[in-house]
Amino acid sequence: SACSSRFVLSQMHPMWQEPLEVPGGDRQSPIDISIRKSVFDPNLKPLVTRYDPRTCQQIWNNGYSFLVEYDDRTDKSTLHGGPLEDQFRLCQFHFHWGENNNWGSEHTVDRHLYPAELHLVHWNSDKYSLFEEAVMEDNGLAVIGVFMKVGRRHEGLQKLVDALPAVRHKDSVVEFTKFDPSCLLPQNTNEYWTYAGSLTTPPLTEAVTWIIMKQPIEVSHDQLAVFRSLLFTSAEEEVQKSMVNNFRVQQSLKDRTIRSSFN
Ligand code: SG4
Ligand code: ZN
Repeated sequence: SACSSRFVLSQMHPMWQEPLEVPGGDRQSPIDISIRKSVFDPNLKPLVTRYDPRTCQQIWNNGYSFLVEYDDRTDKSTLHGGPLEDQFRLCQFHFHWGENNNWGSEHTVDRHLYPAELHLVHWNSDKYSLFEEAVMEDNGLAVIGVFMKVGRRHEGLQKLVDALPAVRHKDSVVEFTKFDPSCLLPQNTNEYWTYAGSLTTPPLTEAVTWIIMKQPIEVSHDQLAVFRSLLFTSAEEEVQKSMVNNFRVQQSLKDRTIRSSFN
């Protein structure tokens, strides 16, 4: 069910990013968001998320990040509005983070690095019937990015953090239910940047409308420390590697405009 894209990751290694390039790719992600160069678009609408916690199924350590997966067989957890013309279905969310609090996010704002970034991955269920189809199309996916900064403990995130020790190793999966992902959105979802980009891991397809929240959420150092206690490696491997720095290097903006929903 949820995304059913496991095939993609079986070929993946934390260090894949160095040699892998997309020939002729002109809308790759992630990028730096320059506030000065972004363009206010008054036509951008408020985002509308309708998430049903009953579609939450499991947590999976896929050897690159951990994914909270949702049942995406029907339109129960959806996203529309914002820059989007179609309805998109939530299939999973995951995070990227650093080995310390000085870096970890994939996107940056005026070169400012956040310690972590949440990605809520949705696919276009108006135009496509499966994630696998949508991932190959230029209007196939919409990903909401939320920056995380260190501060107070995040109560909503804690339920997830408590479950992480059970998926410490690569390939481990545990049941995880009734989690409402809207608790991980910032208070103000009306202020965001949007641009046309790609997945940040293989297959790196240029399928993604990125929606990056301006307001970060606060999480505690201890909560991020639990992320860093996860492993890239499976239980069988002799040398265990901490799951940290699981972000892609930044890509050039090229001929793109970043639009903002706020002035
Ligand atoms: C993470 O590696 C997820 O584990 C992947 O999830 C995800 O791939 C990948 O990031 C890229 O997503 O929002 N950062 S991103 O562009 O969603 C996909 C799975 O492969 C295809 C299920
Ligand atoms: Zn991601």
